[in-house]
Formats: sequence, structure tokens, C-alpha cells
Amino acid sequence: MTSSTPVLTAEIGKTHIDIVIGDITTLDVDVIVNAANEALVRGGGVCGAIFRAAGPELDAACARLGGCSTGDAKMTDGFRLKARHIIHAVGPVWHGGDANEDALLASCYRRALEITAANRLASIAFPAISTGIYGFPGDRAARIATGAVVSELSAKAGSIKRVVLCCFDARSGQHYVETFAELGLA
Ligand code: AR6
Repeated sequence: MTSSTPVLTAEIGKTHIDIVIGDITTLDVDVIVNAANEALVRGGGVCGAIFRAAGPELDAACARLGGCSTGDAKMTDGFRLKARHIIHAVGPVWHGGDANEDALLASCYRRALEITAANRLASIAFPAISTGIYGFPGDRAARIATGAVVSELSAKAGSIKRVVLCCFDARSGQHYVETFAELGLA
């Protein structure tokens, strides 16, 4: 069952960071983030679920964007989703950890938050980028994601009031719960 009730919440200034277990395509937020590929075409995993739920208008909108580099992100409308917008962020493929994967993953979170603030939007939900088909270890990815979100919000939260870290399963959620404890966030 999908629920947007957080399993744990931390506060950074006036922004809540919520760990939620569920299907990101069902969330009622301003922005959901897609774990995209560089071509910005329909794929598997969360990307496939988002394209199915948003409808064929999303394929056309992505085709107009001209791709996206790894570590960067671009925004479209949300079309048939509850979410008003989709930010397509391209995470790194895991090559063992010495190919700049950590910095590229952090950059995805930072860029998505920058775009959200630049558009004066209040709420954004992230999946665990790169931890599925791209093979990034989930515990390491949770530490990088949380660190990037906390440092970006601490520097400049702007319009952002809520950040959801949306995990598809309890194990992925546990990685965030452990990270929050390590960082003394909750
Ligand atoms: N809601 C939330 N999280 C989900 C959902 C969902 N509906 N479905 C899967 N996840 P992945 P990647 C989780 O493989 O590793 C695509 O083909 C999943 O359990 O979706 O960044 C793209 O087009 C995992 O924890 O993305 C790219 O080619 C996380 O989302 C490539 O896969 C990310 O898994 C990107 O691979």
C-alpha cells in the first residue's frame, strides 16, 4: 500500500525532510524526480512507472529537451500525474566507486533542488536515484543523497518547504533511517 505518511522526519530550518515508503507516481507534490537516462527516453524502473502514469505527452516533452548529462537535471510538466512537474535527473551508472559516481549522484540532488527553488516551488519528492538498474549501493547512495539535500537546504532553501525521500521498499527506507541517525538529524 502506498502512503505519503513519513516513517521519519527531520527539519532543516523551515524545511521538512520526510522518508516515505511508497510509489512516487502517486504523491501529491509540486515536483517528482525521475531517475532518468541521458537520452531522456522512457526506460524501466521508476522511469517506466513515471512515463506510464504521466501519459504520452511526457514522451513528446522529453524529446524536445535534447537529452541531459549525467549529474544534471531538466524539468517538464507532470501531465497526468498528481505532481505538477517532473525533474528528470540522470544519475551515474555504478562502476565500483572510483569513476566520480559519488559527486555525480550528489550533483543530481543539488541540481533538482536548484531548479525547484528557481521555479519557486514548495515540495519535491526524490526516488533513490541510481540504486536500481544503475547498480549504486543503496546505503552509500542514501548517505550521499541526504548529505546533498541537507547541505543545499542549509545553504539556501528558498521556496522549498518539503523534501520527500521516497523509497520503494522498507530496506531502502532503512538506509535513510540509518543515515538520519548517523547525521544526528532525527
Ligand atoms: N516509486 C519509487 N521508487 C521506485 C519506483 C516507484 N514507483 N519504482 C522503482 N523505484 P531505477 P536507476 C526505485 O532502476 O538505478 C531506467 O531505465 C527502485 O527500487 O528506477 O537510476 C532509466 O531510464 C530503486 O531504489 O533507476 C535509466 O536508464 C530506485 O527507484 C535507468 O533505469 C531507482 O531505480 C536508471 O537507473
